[in-house]
Amino acid sequence: MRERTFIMIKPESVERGHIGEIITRFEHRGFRIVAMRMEKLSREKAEAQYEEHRGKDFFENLVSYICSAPVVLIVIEGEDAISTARKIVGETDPKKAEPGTIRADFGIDIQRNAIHAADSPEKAKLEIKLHFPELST
Ligand code: FUP
Repeated sequence: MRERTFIMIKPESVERGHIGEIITRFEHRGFRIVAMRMEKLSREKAEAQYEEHRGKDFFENLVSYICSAPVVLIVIEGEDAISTARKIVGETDPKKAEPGTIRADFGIDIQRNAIHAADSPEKAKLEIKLHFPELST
């Protein structure tokens, strides 16, 4: 099914100069970029992005990290975009991620894991609405 999903290139990937290579992985897989913006997220947006993790021991560190420097917010579109993007991205912990996935190749540790990708149709919709309200219907 043709669908849209939300991905976010995290601060360390932006700082280390990996934006182009990461975007290329999605383009080579056949996804089309629908919207893209670089932004230093406010605390409010970062907390909304990670709302499901509020209260967990890593929440504060995660939010501070995500707000520490600019990220790249991207909406991509294509066949089974949500599940396929998750496969391209790989497991949360780069050390456990399959070789060839973005997190295995560019991630540093479980927090600085290169990229975020929405993990369900509901989250994709919410995250697109949060960052690109003009795309929401
Ligand atoms: P994922 O869907 O793979 O991004 O993973 P989660 O939703 O479980 O976690 C969201 C983010 O929280 C991760 F990308 C990094 C951060 N995190 C930590 O910093 N420490 C942890 O122990 C787990 C997650």
